[in-house]
Amino acid sequence: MVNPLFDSLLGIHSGKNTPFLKLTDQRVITHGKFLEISAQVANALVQHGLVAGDRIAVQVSKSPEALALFAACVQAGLVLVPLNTAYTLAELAYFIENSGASLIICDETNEPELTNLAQTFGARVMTLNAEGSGTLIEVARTLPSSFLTVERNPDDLAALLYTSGTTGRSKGAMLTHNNLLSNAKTLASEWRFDKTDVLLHALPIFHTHGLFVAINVMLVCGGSIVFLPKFDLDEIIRQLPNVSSMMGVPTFYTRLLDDERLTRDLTKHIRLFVSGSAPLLVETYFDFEARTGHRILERYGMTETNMNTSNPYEGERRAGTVGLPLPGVDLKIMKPNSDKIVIPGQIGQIEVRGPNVFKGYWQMPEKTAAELRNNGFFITGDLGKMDDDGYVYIIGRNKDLIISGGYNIYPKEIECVLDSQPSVMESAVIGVPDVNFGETVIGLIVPKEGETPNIEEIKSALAASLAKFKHPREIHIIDELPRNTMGKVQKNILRNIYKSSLS
Ligand code: MCA
Ligand code: AMP
Repeated sequence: MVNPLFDSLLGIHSGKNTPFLKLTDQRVITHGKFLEISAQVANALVQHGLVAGDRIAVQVSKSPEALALFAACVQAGLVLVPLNTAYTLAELAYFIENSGASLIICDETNEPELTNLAQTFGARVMTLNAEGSGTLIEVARTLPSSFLTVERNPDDLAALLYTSGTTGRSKGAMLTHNNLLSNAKTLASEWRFDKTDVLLHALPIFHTHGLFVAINVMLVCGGSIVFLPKFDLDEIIRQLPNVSSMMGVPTFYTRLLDDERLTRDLTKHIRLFVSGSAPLLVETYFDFEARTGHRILERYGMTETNMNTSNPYEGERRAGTVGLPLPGVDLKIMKPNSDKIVIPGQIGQIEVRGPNVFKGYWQMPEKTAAELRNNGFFITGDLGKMDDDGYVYIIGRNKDLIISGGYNIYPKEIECVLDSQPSVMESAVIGVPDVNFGETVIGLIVPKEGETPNIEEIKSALAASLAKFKHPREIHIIDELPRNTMGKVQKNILRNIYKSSLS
């Protein structure tokens, strides 16, 4: 095979008339047609001067053409750098500079400011709009609908996905062709996907869950996708009778449960509901089962590792667990900051190894060395335990991270902005329980002596630098931060004080 990821994901469906994408406006794009559009896009990218290994930074709305862009990158050996549509210009500047992207693809409304930015870094800009128009597609349409697939080795890069860190600087996780392919094949097989399946897709396609889990599984199995632009409760309720499966973050399930239209009858054609990206509460699992008769299958993964564990398709799905290590994945529970395994049943730090685990952080050898051991095990930063049957429980995190509606938010990044405000001496950002998003962000600031921080000014500074989903829901002014004898801020005390502040 010249390009295993392309051949296994896309090439095998060439010319097939089976539907791939079913859109809400009744349009249907077959697997064969999708391949043709991808080939045209690949031709446009190559005509633009891109060669294998080049990075393409992509901040666009969810559309069939945006998916075709991913497929085109795979076929042309280019490295996709997908970016959250909520990112601000300040955030984008870092990703573009750090990745060394030679092409930026964005919505035409952002073109002027991104063109300025691109010039600074010697990159160029093309546009792709939500409805599939834009300069990229205008060029692609004039080009042949076949493309000579570029040869790739399993270890070559397919994508760089940025994930924040406890230091506040994002790191580009290098995902190889084999990382993506091995995980897609494993998941399709473990979850029994085949070409008769229809997946309801309402996740964004700039993260692992919506792109590599959902889309790649459906490409590998040759099934169809009801492709929604975003999560829309009414549309999901309308579409549930037309599909065989859905993948979502826990917020999808809590929002569905809040709607009385969710019934056993509405979901009677579904064979599988999958949840991941954030903890699914045991209560949500049982409420969903009581209402629909379905046991949600929970799985656990990371940007750096794709999926690591899954509850079984057949066999017992245990509430409150993320299931068993997937075939090919080694998982160990280690004593934090050591190379010793904990006594069975005890809590420790989760480490994983397998074909799913990334190659390292882009141009950050020290960070790679700190998290990826020489023996191939990746230190996840998640705390967990394993029961006698091998089921994994995620108990907490050894990293300062908030997960809001499935999006990861690193407090350090927000604290850096708060600390840089002239009136602020220091700050702490914490996550507190939230019925809608699971967790939400609270900011606590200690003023400099004699200063009275202007909260509105601080909010404006946050808005200028950070995506909306990272903004603290509330900012409180406090006298001092609680610290332990080592001087470390005791966020658990703050979380306890503010846990009910939003209810
Ligand atoms: C939207 N907003 C949010 C979030 N989403 N704020 C905090 N957290 C969020 N997740 C903001 C909007 O900017 C808006 O602000 C306000 O909340 C209300 O928006 P709403 O309409 O309620 O939100 P929505 O558009 O319905 O989105 C909620 C959502 C969405 C459906 C839960 O966030 C989503 O699709 N999340 C999935 C994320 C995901 O794919 N994660 C996977 C990462 P305003 O009204 O003030 O303008 S991959 C991963 O984690 C690993 C690998 C894994 O294991 O999968
Ligand atoms: P990301 O960096 O976006 O890939 O998010 C990965 C993190 O999400 C993991 O390290 C976990 O902390 C969390 N996560 C993913 N799936 C689950 C799950 N099913 N239960 C609990 N946490 C999860």
